[in-house]
Amino acid sequence: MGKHQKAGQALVRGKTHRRLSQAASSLKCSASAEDTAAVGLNSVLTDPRTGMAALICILLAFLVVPAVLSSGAGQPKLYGYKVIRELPHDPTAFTQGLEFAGSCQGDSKCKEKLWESTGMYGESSIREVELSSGKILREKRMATQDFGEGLVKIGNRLLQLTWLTPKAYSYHVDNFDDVRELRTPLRDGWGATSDGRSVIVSDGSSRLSWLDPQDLSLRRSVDVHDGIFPVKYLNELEYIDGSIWANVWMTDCIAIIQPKTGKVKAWLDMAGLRQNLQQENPQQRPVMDVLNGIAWDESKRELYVTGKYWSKLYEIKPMLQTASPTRQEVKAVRSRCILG
Ligand SMILES: [Ca+2]
Repeated sequence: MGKHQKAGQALVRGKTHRRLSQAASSLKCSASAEDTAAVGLNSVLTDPRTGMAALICILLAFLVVPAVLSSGAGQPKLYGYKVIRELPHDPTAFTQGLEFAGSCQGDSKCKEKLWESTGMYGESSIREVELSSGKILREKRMATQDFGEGLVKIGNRLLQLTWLTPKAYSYHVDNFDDVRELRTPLRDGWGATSDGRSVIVSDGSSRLSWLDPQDLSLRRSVDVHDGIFPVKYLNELEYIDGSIWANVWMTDCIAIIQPKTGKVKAWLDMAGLRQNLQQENPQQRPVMDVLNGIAWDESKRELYVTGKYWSKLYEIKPMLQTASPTRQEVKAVRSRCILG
């Protein structure tokens, strides 16, 4: 095939793609064509549009997807990281939730609070931790039958999920007293964060759910995907600048997710952090578990991560590797970050 024939065909494909995309846009299909196809029929049919419009959206989505994929458009950005600070962390903490709240007035007066939820039966707790030293300032142990999971601050309360159950606990943020037992609509609790309006939770699948902070009733949910691939095992969460950041269990990856569609906008590859810490502490190597725990200091724009039974907590800065990865780069990151 000659160069001009190839160029001509590409032009025709481009025009066809644009026309299909414009048709989808005119029908007000809520997600992009690629997202619509990826989230599948169920998600689309639960949308409050009429059935006919939804079906047309699906049809358009499946016509557009091959063109999108072949053009390489819509691929996730790839980030690496730079370690800014290394801070102490309790190596007996099986970190399941990490939450920061802080406010600064002027240059010197900052009120900083870091809370942590730890897991394992008989070891689970909620704690307030001094960021600079890792010292436990306050702790409430959970009952032996409870396995602590995600943690989020809502107003003057801290909400903590539990593993394999719909049970959640709410504590007063100042003293961990006035403990209230609540129920989520989930069968399993993993990560928790908030966009300021809803509690956003993960349950170990690819699904994120938005809950009413008052009664934890389900408002909406979305299935997280990268291209056509569902991203399972979403674990600890953090809401940062309009995106949801999620640890992916058993990997060194953090998915940066568009809340509306569930699309992975970017991957933050944290490879090396756990491995370096294991080399520094060979005696701790057998017990050190995976990366889990993201906390965001919005006022200072500082990002903290740690892991289960890690002796350090890190302030890191994401570093953009590429905004337009090659197919091979996308394939490689998906093989590291998406588990079947
Ligand atoms: Ca968090």
